[in-house]
Amino acid sequence: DTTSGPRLKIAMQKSGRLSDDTLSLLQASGVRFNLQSAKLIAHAEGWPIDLLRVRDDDIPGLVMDGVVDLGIVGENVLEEVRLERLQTGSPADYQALRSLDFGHCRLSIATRLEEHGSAALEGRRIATTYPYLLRDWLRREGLNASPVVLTGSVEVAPRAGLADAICDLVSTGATLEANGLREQQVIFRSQAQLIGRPGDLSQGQQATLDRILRRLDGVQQARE
Ligand code: PRT
Ligand code: ZN
Repeated sequence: DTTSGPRLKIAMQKSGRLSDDTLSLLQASGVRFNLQSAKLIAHAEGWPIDLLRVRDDDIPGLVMDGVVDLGIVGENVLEEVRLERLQTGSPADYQALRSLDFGHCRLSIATRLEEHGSAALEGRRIATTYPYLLRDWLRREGLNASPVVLTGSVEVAPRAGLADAICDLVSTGATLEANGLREQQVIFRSQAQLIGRPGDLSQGQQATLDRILRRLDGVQQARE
């Protein structure tokens, strides 16, 4: 019986680049919500599912702390939060359930410098919203460069004299071009992912998840 017992809590981005595709995918999987835009929580019609609509940055932590059962989030945010939590000693485990084939982008280093290759980054300042992913890559490459953390407008940092390079998300490349920057190096490739909290779900929750996954796989196959 999937109608009694704890409901399945799913966290998704409230409003942003992932919101429409997330809702479409859930809807195509048969899960419908009556969304009232101001509300944090929505209840699925006919399913024991609650949808929590939050900032995308909060989704990995909610899943890793077991506050919600499932989350749909970009792998860039997921990995950034995981690395941060590993370093600060917070729970950082999750279950990767499905790659969702939307929200594709790459985290890239871009520079105004004419030099090619990563040697040009040695000793430089790199503006980014993703300091943990950037530091991880720099360490693996054996490069010494200093991340400058900005939560927005990263692409103007070189022009503003705040940094020599940037490390930011790219999809079409139009933003880089508009700011006179050239993509030097992809450090991380990302798409939206469905993740689950660590530990076992209740029987009813697991049955609900299995139904969602079966339908989701059907939708993905039909799209191929
Ligand atoms: O409010 P909230 O915190 O929830 O949203 P947000 O503003 O942090 O995120 P949002 O909605 O902008 O992006 C959500 C997720 O979409 C990201 O974490 C990525 O996983 C994914 N995604 C896919 C992108 C892009 N493509 C993308 N192009 N996120 C951001 N961009 C930005 C990029 O930062 C740059 O400013 O778009 C610009 C570059 O795009 P192009 O096409 O000019 O290259
Ligand atoms: Zn965000």
